[in-house]
Amino acid sequence: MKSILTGSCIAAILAVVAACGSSGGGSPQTQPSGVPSGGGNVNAFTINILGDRGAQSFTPNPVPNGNSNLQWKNTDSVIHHIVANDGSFDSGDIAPGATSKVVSMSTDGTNYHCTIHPGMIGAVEAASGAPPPCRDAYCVP
Ligand SMILES: [Cu+2]
Repeated sequence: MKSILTGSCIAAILAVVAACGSSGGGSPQTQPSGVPSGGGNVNAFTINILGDRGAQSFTPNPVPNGNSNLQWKNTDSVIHHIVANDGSFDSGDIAPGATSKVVSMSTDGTNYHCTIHPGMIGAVEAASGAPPPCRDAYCVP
């Protein structure tokens, strides 16, 4: 007797779950494409920020072969803020442990630095395989 009651309770619960699962007609669930739950974007090339170490501040440095969608992951313990030397992109502040938004650029490569620590300098190779010439104050020696 007792086992029969338990069985019908389970059946009732399953029926409710099934009804919930099959409910259509609600608002469609939109999922941000390419954005994993851990943050960051799987379609972007990720550059790790190591700290204020000159040309060794980022890895890899330079970014190879004209990658045009970039994001920086801050593995350091202080905020960094990445901008292209020519001002063509700006990561915004990147908190320790955080990954920046994705910035898009051409495949011609670029040179970049940290606005908070101007000694942190990096480059992105053009598709041809070399970084563009760097002729301003923020250049990898
Ligand atoms: Cu910095």
